[in-house]
Formats: sequence, structure tokens, C-alpha cells
Amino acid sequence: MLNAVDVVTADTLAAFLERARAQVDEQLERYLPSPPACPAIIAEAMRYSVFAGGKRLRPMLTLAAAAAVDESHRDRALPVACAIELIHTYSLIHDDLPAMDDDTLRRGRPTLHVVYGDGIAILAGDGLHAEAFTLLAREPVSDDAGVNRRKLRVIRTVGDAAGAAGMVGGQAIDLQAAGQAPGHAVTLDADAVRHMHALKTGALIRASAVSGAIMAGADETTIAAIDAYAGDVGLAFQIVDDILDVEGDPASLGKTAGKDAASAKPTYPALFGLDRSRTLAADCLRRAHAALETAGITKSLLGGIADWVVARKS
Ligand code: GRG
Repeated sequence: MLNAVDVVTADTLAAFLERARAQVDEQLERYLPSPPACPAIIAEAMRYSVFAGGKRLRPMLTLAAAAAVDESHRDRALPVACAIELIHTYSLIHDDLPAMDDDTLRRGRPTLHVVYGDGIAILAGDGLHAEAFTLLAREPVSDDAGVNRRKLRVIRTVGDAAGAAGMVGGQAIDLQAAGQAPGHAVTLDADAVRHMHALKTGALIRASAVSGAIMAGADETTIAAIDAYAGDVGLAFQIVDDILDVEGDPASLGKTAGKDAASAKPTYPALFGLDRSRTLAADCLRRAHAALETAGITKSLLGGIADWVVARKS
């Protein structure tokens, strides 16, 4: 369901998502290194995971946020959208390793380490992480001092979101909570679970939208509104992810369902039950729309993307 005040139709959103996905995939193929610049095995391993059929949520947020600020600057955000997808893919590869979540199925296919071995999977993740920052520093190529200042701000924004105060920190708390950090186990209450998710998945989702806004030249008030919107989209995304782990169809999810309960993870359904979790996701959606409304950006595709995140089945 799209927001009533939003003139964007579901068809417009579907067309945007399809076009953006095709554009991102084309650029990702162009940006990823190939032989003779790198060994064939690492080029293949990176592509195996990058082109495994991910939803491309984060690049969509980057491009939609840029378009919401200034449609004519949308293409400036394309390298950033791709770089963030490279970081996201690296995080999934590493998360699936036996030393972390130990998963054998991702995006409907055997995980990278199952196909190429742990060593190559670690290196492919490391390589994607490094390629992402090379790309952020390199593109878009510009002599414009304003564009280059924005690129630097985006590098810092994405680095903070991916690092110890963001995704890596959230993953560390997750490992502690799962008893996978010997001598450092922790038990998380509801607030601590929310904090863990805000770091582990929320930070990169926020950085995706905020970076798009920065590249398009948004003012600080708009950047703050888009940040608040994306914070709620990120939380809703995680709650829905937890709900799908309980009641989703493994075939559409493309990953092992029921893993959270099997490993006694402190998920939203475990803490609050399914009904309350659905209400909490709906609350996030309402707040996300409200953040857009306060900044007067209701006519963008961002509202529809928030709805899609909550309605998704995979
Ligand atoms: C290894 C540093 C490091 C971090 C890993 C993101 C993450 C941190 C782990 C993923 C664990 C997980 C499955 C979390 C649930 C939310 C989530 C990020 C799901 C996967 O993202 P989607 O649904 O994936 O956007 P696709 O495949 O569509 O790109």
C-alpha cells in the first residue's frame, strides 16, 4: 500500500525498481575487477555472490533518495549505490561462514564458502569491501569541488556505517549474544536487541539513503529527515526479517528458515510474539512516512519503498 498523500503509483514504483535494478547490475559488472587485473578465481567468487539475485534494497534507497532531492543528480549516486551493495554482499558472505552464522543456503543457492571453500570466501568478502571504497573514492569522476566534497562525506558516512560503530559492531554483539565469543557472552533485553540491529543492519540502510541525498546536494534538514526515515525502514526491515524467519516460505526466502528459533536468537517474535511484532513494524512504517512528510518529500519513491519493505515475502 502506498501512502495516501503520495502521488507515486504502485506501477511507477515497480518500473523504478526494475529500471534501477538493471542499471545497478550493469554498473556492478563494469566495476568488479576481472583478469588480468586479478586472479580468475577471485573475480568469479565475487560475481557468484554479487549476482546471486539479491533484492538490491540498499541501492534502491540510495537512488530513490538522490532522485527525491534532485532527479537530475540521480546518476551521481549510482557508484555509491553499487559500492554499498558490494559492502552488503561482503557482509553476507562473511556472515554465512562456519565461524559466524554457518549457513549453507543464501539467495537460493549454496553459500560462497560451500562452493569455493572458506579461504576464498573470506578473500572474496575482503576484496568486495576494498573495491567498494576504491569505487567511492574514484567515481563519479569530477573536477567540481562540491561533488568531491560530497564524495568525501559519503566515504566517511559509509565507513562509519560499515565499521566498528556500525555493522561490524552489531555483528560482534550478535556473536556475543549467540555465545560465539568465548568468555564474552551477553544476554540482550529488548532495548539491547534493538541497538544490535540498529548497528548490524540499520546503519548501512541509513547510510544508503543518506548517501544518495548527500550526492544529490540535499540540505541538512532534508538529510536529517531522510536519515530518520531510513532508521525506521531499517528497523522495520529487521522485524519483518525475523517474522519471515518464523513464517516465511524457504523457497521464496532463498535461505534457511527457522534458523533463529533453532539457535534461540533474541528475535522480535521471540521477544514480543508475532502479532506485536507486526504492530511494531507498522509503527516503524508510520514514522518513516511521517519523517518524509515533515520534510515535504512525500512525492518521492521513498514512501513506496518503505511499504515494500514491510509487505515483502522474501
Ligand atoms: C560479517 C561484518 C559482518 C556483518 C554481517 C548484515 C549482517 C552483518 C549479517 C546478515 C545476517 C542477517 C541475515 C540479518 C538479517 C537482515 C539481513 C541483512 C538480511 C539480508 O539482507 P537482504 O534481505 O538480502 O537485503 P538480499 O539477499 O536481498 O540482498
